[in-house]
Amino acid sequence: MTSFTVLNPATGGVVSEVPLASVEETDELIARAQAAFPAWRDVAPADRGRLLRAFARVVDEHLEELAELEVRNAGHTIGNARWEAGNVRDVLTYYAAAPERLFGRQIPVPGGLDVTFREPLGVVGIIVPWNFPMPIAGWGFAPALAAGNCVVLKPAELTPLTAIRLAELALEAGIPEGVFTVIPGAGPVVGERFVTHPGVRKVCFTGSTAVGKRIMAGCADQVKRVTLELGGKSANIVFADADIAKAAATAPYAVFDNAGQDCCARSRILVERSVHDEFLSALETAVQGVKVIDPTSPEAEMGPLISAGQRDRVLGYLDGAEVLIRGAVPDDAAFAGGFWVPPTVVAASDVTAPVWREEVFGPVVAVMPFDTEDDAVRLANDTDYGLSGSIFTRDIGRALRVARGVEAGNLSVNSHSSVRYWTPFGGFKQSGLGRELGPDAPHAFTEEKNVFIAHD
Ligand code: TXE
Repeated sequence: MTSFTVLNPATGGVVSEVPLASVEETDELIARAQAAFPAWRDVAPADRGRLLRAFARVVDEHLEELAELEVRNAGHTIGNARWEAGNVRDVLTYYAAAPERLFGRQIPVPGGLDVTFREPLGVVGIIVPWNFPMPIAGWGFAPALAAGNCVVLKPAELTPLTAIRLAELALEAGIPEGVFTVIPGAGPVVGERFVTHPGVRKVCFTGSTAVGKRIMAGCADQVKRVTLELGGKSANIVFADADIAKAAATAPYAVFDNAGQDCCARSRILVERSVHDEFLSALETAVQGVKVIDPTSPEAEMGPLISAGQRDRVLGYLDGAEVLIRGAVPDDAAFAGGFWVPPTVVAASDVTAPVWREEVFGPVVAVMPFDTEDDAVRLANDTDYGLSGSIFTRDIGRALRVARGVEAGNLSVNSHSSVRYWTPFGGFKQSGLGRELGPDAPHAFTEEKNVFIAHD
């Protein structure tokens, strides 16, 4: 296969045909990135910051264009897509301040002066999935570039268009050729080459746990640095003392946003038994209110799934499930060929059921009652994943106890907020390795070098 047909998930119509790079083409582009590295590493920190700010400005000038492209390519609602393009701009702006703050340390030692330096790794390979093509790319490339690395980035086959455009905008902003290169291609070809090529010093991967494990094993061969952001099966825990109306009104957003194709989706709701029925009845109203309509409408709150394959996979989880609530999909003929699944709530009574254990990655949430705080924590932790979670309670002590008890990287209390670029993001257990974002992200793209200078 030398090219990939990109479809509009809302309609099934063809958007464009994108060539897929071969191993030889990938090697050629990695070589160009290696050639660009010494000059980029040596750009004065303030100038590197200025270039990243210029990149952010150009992204901002093209925000609407990028957002509209993402609606066609990924099926996102226009509201979400605008936020996503804005997130790339904001993350670039945030890390534009990093080059001037990439401090080393002076460590007291006997006999001389000891200092550490933060040195860039060289060429970094970033492999991006299709669920959030723009933000996930930005969370990798912005801190990597800020720390003085060159980046080769492989978008998902299904959603390459905005990444390709971002690379053009980087050049327009004055980022030198070879510093940020997007290489559209197949995972097992271009992605694997990032793993095996000795010139790629680090691989940052976001995607399925299965492929993440394979990448980690491949990187071991060269002791290559690796950051993994993998799947999730996050719990939304609602205690009886919570603001039940707020918990029910926000629960759909926490799992149906981006049609559930979100590694932080709260796809398991644990509700204290005494408020289970009250919660479910409020949840029904909230789910029926989710606007699953033409994604180009500013009113749209949920769009289609990314592909026919993903739709069928998600529908498979509903086979034999006890459906409690089912929302709507657009009935307009224009969307008949799209990959739609209605927002769906199922009852969970069996902790071994696939819909309770596996990452569905679609608009499906399973609800289970619990009796005690300990039960809630135990059920939340009964998973191989550990990415996110929410806790709804008015009891501050309980909020803190449960937040400390749940094995997950990103928890929120009376909120579903997971990813804020100011704070570290990543998973416990099989949800990943390493952290992205936050003030320390550029460090993950450096080696700390220690130099000792003897007094005599
Ligand atoms: O992921 P893949 P898929 C989960 C989610 C979803 C499932 C399958 O549950 O339903 O994974 O999605 C590249 N070497 N997540 O099959 O295959 C691929 O080209 C190197 C959660 O699309 O992991 C793409 O760029 N790279 C997740 C990226 O990996 C390879 C987001 C992700 O694709 C490769 C996406 C290989 N051998 C899916 N094979 C999240 N954490 O948010 C594929 N790729």
